[in-house]
Amino acid sequence: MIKLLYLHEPGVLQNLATRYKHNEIYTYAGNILIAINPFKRLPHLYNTTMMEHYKEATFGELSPHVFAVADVAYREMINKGTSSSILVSGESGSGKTETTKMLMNYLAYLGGRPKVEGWTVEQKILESNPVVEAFGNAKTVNNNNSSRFGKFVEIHFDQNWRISGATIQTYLLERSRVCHISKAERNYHIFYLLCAAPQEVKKKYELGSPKLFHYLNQSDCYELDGVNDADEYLATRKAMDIVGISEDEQEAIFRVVAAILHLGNIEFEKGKEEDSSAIKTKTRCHLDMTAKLLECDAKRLEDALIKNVLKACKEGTTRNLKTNAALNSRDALAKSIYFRLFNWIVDKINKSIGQDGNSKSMIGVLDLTGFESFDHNSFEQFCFNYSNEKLQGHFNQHVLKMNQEEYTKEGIEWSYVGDKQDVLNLIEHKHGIIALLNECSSSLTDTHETFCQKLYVKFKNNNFFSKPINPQNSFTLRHFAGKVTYEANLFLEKNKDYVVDNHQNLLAASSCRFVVGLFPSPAQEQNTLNASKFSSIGSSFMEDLNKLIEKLNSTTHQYIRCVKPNNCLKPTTFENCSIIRQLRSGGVLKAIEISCAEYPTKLMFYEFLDRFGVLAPEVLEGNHDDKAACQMILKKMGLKTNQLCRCMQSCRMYYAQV
Ligand code: AOV
Ligand code: MG
Repeated sequence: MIKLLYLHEPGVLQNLATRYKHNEIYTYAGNILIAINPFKRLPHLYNTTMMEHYKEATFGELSPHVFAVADVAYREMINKGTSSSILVSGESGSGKTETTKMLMNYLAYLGGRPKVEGWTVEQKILESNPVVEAFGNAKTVNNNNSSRFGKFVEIHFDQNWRISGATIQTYLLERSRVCHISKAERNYHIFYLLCAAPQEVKKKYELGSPKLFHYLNQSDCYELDGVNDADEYLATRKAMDIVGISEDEQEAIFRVVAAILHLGNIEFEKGKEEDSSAIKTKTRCHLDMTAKLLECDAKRLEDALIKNVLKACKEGTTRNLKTNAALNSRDALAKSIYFRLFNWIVDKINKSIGQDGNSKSMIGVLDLTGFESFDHNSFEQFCFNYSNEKLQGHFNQHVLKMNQEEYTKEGIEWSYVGDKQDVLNLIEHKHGIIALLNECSSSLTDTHETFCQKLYVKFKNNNFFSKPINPQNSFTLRHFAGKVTYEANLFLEKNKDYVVDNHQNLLAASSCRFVVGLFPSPAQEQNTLNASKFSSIGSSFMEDLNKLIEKLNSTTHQYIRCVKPNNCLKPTTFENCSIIRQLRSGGVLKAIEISCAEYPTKLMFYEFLDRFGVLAPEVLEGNHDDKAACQMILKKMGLKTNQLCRCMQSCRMYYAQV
């Protein structure tokens, strides 16, 4: 991109469109790699021959590629001993996760060891992807394999620059999906995979078609184009073997997954006592099955669903729940179990891959959930978009800083352009949205209505905040990637991180060691979490992100900007408006714009003479040094040096767009 003589939006777009037509999906814009989702497999781009090709090739010599970016990171590590991070960003469905996998493949190729008996650490690292994707990805309207959690994978290298281990840090899994899915979406892949497992497995767990389960049949989407769930089930089991999840553990995991499906089919009706509820007789079989699979007492499970333990009263005092509250209790239980299960799997993978203690440097790859704006947006979208905002802030600051450092190096006068932090400020300031949300979540009197009223009063003059006409109790934020309206009705509830006491006690008393391990009894948990204290998901997410940014700042970084060429997920369609919007909001055009405003074109003096010497042949014939000759040409053309050519320093000439 920077080789274009004149940089402007149409030029940039034209360049990308032409390249895309020829399957050249990668383009450099300076140090940033733009990757346009091809929406079709391009195996020739990623085979071993290609890897061999890019290994140790000078950056920029070969066609732009993700491998080249990873190669720079790897070589910098070898030459300078630095750790680096590769930050992959872009909106939902733009190709971040796929790009991340290519990067990991290439790093495993560079730092892999000769084949040994058993699985090598790099094989484990690569096979962790299908496992976490099976449990943490789902079909959304934007992407058939959308990551519903963020991840930062650190690949560690030893003094011989061989892979010595890895850690996967995950961020905020979307819990609500376990119980609620929208039209044309699916629940987490693993549920469908299990429903497509071999007959004997399904029989063991009394499973059948996904259409039979409430958590799956709220949407009429069951199958994915080009994906065979039965094959995927087997592939996931194989991957679980490789990452070191034992046969017994796998059995327990699938038992828990099946239990969640049965749990979701339990329905309630009005009970005999006033304001109480009872299990509908026809769904009692699911209650029994859930209890059997979780290895807990069926009566206790029933009580945990239809009754609530009153904390303030003496031990054992309970209150009946109305049918709606019982439904909520059932869903809360399903979400807690799934969330703990997901974390258990990630922990297990981390332990299994481990680190051999020889780590000298690491290369991190960041793949957050992309920016999302659905018809209805809730707390999850708020958090996901906030994390994108955070990464964007980092990008702006870094890219601006890089340009500015270069100007300083060249001795060019330049007034520092700071980064704009306003949306982030609005969200994370100590009196910002998250703080207000915490205040309302922990108060006994606040509701989503009062939360919204407080927001409206507090931020009415903030340029990034507005109150939409519809729907009620919602608010709109102007994000870097566009406006999003959030419906606040579940914000307070979703912000609270807790497991209902009743549920906790039930599962801690299970006779299955695996289930107990997911729900250690409060005494064991005391150190990490004070059960009675309100714990905010928003705040802990903010802390996690701040730690992440800190970590990124301690490494060198490279950026890959993924772009989604169209919303119909089709190859060959190149929607100009949408692409320009993504490049603009993603800061790519901003980076270009900054240089346009100042010094878009950088030529060596001799290059300038080559190109413009024809205007003053006599200057070329004279015996002048290059810099003086350039000045003479400008003078002859009646251009003041400071008008066209802002600066003529060292060996380069920077000039603004004419
Ligand atoms: P995302 O990670 O950016 O979305 P993915 O990486 O899951 O997006 O990409 C979405 C889909 O695009 C994939 O399932 C592939 O079908 C296709 N795709 C992307 N990159 C490539 C590539 N290089 N080659 C072939 N196909 C590709 V999200 O997780 O929803 O934010 O939250
Ligand atoms: Mg993804």
